[in-house]
Amino acid sequence: MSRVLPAEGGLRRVIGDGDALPDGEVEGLGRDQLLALYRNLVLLRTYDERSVIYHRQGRIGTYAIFWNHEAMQAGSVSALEERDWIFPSYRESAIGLLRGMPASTVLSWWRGHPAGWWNPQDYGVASICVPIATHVPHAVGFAWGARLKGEDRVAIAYFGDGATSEGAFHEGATFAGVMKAPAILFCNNNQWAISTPVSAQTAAPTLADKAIGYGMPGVRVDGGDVLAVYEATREAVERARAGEGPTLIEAVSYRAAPHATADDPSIYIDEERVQEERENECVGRYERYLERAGVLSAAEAEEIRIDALAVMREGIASAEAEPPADVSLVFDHAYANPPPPLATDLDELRRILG
Ligand SMILES: Cc1ncc(C[n+]2csc(CCOP(=O)(O)OP(=O)(O)O)c2C)c(N)n1
Ligand SMILES: [Mg+2]
Repeated sequence: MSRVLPAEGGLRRVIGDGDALPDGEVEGLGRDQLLALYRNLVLLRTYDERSVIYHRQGRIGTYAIFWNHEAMQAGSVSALEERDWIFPSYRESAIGLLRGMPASTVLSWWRGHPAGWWNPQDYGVASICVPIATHVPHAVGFAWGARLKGEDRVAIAYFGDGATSEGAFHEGATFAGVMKAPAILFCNNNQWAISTPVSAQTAAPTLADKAIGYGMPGVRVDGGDVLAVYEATREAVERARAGEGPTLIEAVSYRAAPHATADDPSIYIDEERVQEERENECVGRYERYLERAGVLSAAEAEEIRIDALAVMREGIASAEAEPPADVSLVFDHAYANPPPPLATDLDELRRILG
């Protein structure tokens, strides 16, 4: 069971520090599931670190780094069933990997290539949402619709601390609460919206406090503790399935990498705090927990890292093997009945591009 540490604003935790703070356990998680969680964390970490390199090499475009957000993503997805749907923001771009999506698909998305589009029904993963919070009503509407159809499905929407200031978040949360939609509103509170600190987003003591206004429980969890995230999400899933409605989960961390490859945080961030966070990053924290529990050996960990690297090597090779998209794609899905001048524009574009 996870403990609540009141000194830290009710942040739920399971993983101890190997010293004064003892390790907890999550009921029902056996060795195989603990290792599967680790595999997922390493896959996401490897995806993220390789992507920054691919960006520097000019092989993908601007990329939203999620280093140290892996525990929030892997922990929460592991608490879902395959039939539940995921609504990611750009920060969770690679979350589909945890549902069997090829790495090449996500890398193609970041290359701006149509091979990066997928059918959400294939994975139960909606399109990556870049406008802040607009997918919160989508997820809630999906969850409500599933309930009307008598389907036993939960939807989870991922968004940041900054998103909680958006109208779409408010509309989605209000609707979810009133309709008792089987939805989970998962806030990754990394304490920054690019250069805007969370203190500018709300005067409330915590983001989880907002839940009371929407008539749903608000849970605060240590976002670097994959087991605490898993357990909090599992409880939210159980509530949703039981018809008790939505939950707002606030997973707290501190952004330990730039917002994206186009950002220079050195002019606004607290470097000491970043250093602290990096030293206590979520993959290492879980790895040490598993070692203390005798579940993971150094050799197994190495094998898992090698497997993840192979996934990425194969992923970038197949993304780069895609033929360039035809320029007509720019026009293809804009109109059901394209106005005649568009054909002229396309001819002109082809002429310019040779
Ligand atoms: C509607 C909208 N407004 C502004 C932006 C520009 N923008 C991109 S990321 C971002 C910050 C979002 O911060 P947060 O919600 O905390 O998520 P994080 O990036 O920290 O995961 C902003 C304002 C946008 N994408 N969409
Ligand atoms: Mg943020």
